[in-house]
Amino acid sequence: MTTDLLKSTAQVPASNNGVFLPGPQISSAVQEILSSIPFIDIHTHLFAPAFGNLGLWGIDELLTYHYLEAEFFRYSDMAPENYWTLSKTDKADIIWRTLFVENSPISEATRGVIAILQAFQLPTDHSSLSEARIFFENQNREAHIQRVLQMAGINTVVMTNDPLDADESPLWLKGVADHTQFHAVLRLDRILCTWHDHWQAVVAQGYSVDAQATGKSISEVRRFLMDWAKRMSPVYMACSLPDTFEFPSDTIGGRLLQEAVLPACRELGLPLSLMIGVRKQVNPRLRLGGDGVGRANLRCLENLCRDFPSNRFLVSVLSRENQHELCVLARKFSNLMPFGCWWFMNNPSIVEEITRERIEMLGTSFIPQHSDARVLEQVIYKWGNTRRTLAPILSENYRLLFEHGRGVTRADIQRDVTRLFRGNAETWMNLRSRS
Ligand code: FIX
Ligand code: ZN
Repeated sequence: MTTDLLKSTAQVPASNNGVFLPGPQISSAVQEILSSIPFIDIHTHLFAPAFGNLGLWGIDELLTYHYLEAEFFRYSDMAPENYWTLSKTDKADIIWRTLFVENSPISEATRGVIAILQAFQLPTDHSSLSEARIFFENQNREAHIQRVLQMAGINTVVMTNDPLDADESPLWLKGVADHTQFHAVLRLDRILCTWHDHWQAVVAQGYSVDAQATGKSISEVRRFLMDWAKRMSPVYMACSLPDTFEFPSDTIGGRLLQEAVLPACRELGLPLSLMIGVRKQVNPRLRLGGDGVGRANLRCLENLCRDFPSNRFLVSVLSRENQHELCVLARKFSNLMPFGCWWFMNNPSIVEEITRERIEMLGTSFIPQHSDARVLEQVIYKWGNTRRTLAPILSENYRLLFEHGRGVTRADIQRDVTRLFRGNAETWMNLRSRS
């Protein structure tokens, strides 16, 4: 394959997988295919309509997103304690005025709100939010959810469901209707990370466990997990872990992980998602916005993948310094699937860096992104960013392949994009068997 082909559109040879694309057409083909395939969003904090007001949406929720609250406190000299006394509307108004009127909304999170207003043809530069508020108030939840998923180019959403959350668990215990597009996840932070604060909640649900997780606590936690798996039909179990996380460890969390959670995952054929590297509440005055990041020692992951080969681990790491190591570990262990650019990593410049490295080291055998959306409409800009960032990276890799002597067809690109944003997730979460 000569480089002339890159320039010319003359007679192009065909592969058994369609016609090789002339060089100049690769980028547009990549863009078209990225926008034509609906993605699977494997980690969000969104809820199916049946969960009612647990699902956040609309302008006031968008503006009081903890990312924006953290940025607000950098500009405002208002004490957080005063801010928390305000109503939701007043909080949204002061954040809008401070970050969007008195200053340029050029940060990733503020730009996101502008992109959402633009997507609904709402004013992006008015000092008042009244027009936006009226618009969102007039939306029907179900129809709005469908429209937003369409606009974001996703058709499957994976929730985050906490069996010990005081508002959420009663809904599940009463029974929640399934939704074809929203899948549950059994989130275990309270069990694995803060057992001392939550073991009584497990007792309250009818399981005989104790503060030290001794005696039959382990088998009771197994029973708890199996019961909740029956109730939720989760696509995976999940936990976020601190930067200090070690495995193996003789802590309560370490024992519950090894003797209850991993066996339950094996029995149910579920992957375990580990999100590693959060430093909870480094500044508690900012509440949800007060969490930080720390570089983790990923020896824990090496030990887990090696010692539990029949468990599968869906992993995202929060620290930039851990990204390369995660790629290398994934080359060593096929029961490890790196996914997403989590939280403080979810900025286009860093997503680009991480994704280039992953393609170079893992080809298409990883899951590039998740939205982590907490408010419904956020999926619009978060997936918009992802498509915008991924297009040139993929095109460049195909162009390099070309230069090295291998043409690329539309079908090749279609297969690769489908694998990255659907196939890997479907396989790892047995989604195909659920639809
Ligand atoms: O642990 C998590 O799932 C994190 O994504 C959240 O706790 C975090 O607050 C968040 O919203 C990140 O984007
Ligand atoms: Zn999350």
